[in-house]
Amino acid sequence: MVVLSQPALDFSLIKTCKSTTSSFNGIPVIDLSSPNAKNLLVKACEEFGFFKVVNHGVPMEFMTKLEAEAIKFFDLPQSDKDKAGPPDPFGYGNKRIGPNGDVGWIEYLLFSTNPQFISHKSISIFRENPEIFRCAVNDYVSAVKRVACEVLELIAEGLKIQPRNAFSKLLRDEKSDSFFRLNHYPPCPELLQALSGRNLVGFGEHTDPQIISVLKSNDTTGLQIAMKDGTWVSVPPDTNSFFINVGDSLQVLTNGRFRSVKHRVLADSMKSRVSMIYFGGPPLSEKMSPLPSVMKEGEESLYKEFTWCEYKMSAYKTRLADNRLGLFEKT
Ligand code: GA4
Repeated sequence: MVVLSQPALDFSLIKTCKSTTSSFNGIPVIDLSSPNAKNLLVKACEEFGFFKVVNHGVPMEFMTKLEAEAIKFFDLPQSDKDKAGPPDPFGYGNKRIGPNGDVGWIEYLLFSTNPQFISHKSISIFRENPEIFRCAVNDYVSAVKRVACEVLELIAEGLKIQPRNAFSKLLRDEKSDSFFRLNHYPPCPELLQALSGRNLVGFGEHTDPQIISVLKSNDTTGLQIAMKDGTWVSVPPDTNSFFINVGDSLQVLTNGRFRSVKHRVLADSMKSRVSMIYFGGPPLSEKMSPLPSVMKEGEESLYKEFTWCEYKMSAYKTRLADNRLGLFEKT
């Protein structure tokens, strides 16, 4: 008889946290077709730095096609997936996040949305199904980028900022440094017993460095956001909507009026979670400082001057949970 042994689990690649299960029903839901959307968006960005958008106009087909392609990729034998890694930062990653020792119960594909940065690894990523997978990513990214720009334009209107495209032009710029990520959080039934009252961390707590992030997931729980008082609440999944995060850069552009939301993902023990996230960032050379029109008379910037390139380089020297913006606050 042949006994197939399970690959031994490397516990240095496992991170747990205290279980928190309270599902939160207070996430702002913004109907993009409503005339009041701009004011509700501003309120949500100030209070939570997080909200859900409905009536976004993206055909469901774009999401289902890409999700199916992502699942096909994550179903490949490990040795095939490894050919698209390790992430530098783009490519396939497994359990290791970023370059400084962060780990999570996750595997992922990270892409640049800028064709200038497409690395040779994308050839391995798309190898199995080159045209279908590549088109599914391109269609999806173009559609969510439109949603992100529409949201940013409504926000500019709500804040009475002129011109209306003050934020969105940073994402529309051909040099915009935006990322796209496909995440797979595998189930972990056999680990569950060993955890006794703790949860497996899929993606540890962090804020996103960019301007805005647009997330879509399958129907599996796991995403949590931190409230202003630091308590964690679970975001009920919704496959038809997008969840949007304020990133560190939007916090700076609004001189702290908007909050870059701390969030994390806990692995679901029984079901696999698939998520796709577009991170809208500015061009590398962009100076990140509060827009003059958000400043009240006499108000000073809370931050030192820096370019997006400087911020990103600094971010890649930090650990996930670090307060990255703290290094750029005026003392
Ligand atoms: C968090 C947001 C995005 O997923 C990401 C992440 C990036 C990475 O996975 O390569 C970082 C992380 C993120 C912030 C700090 C650094 C960089 C891992 C890490 C430890 C793609 C991004 O832009 O910043």
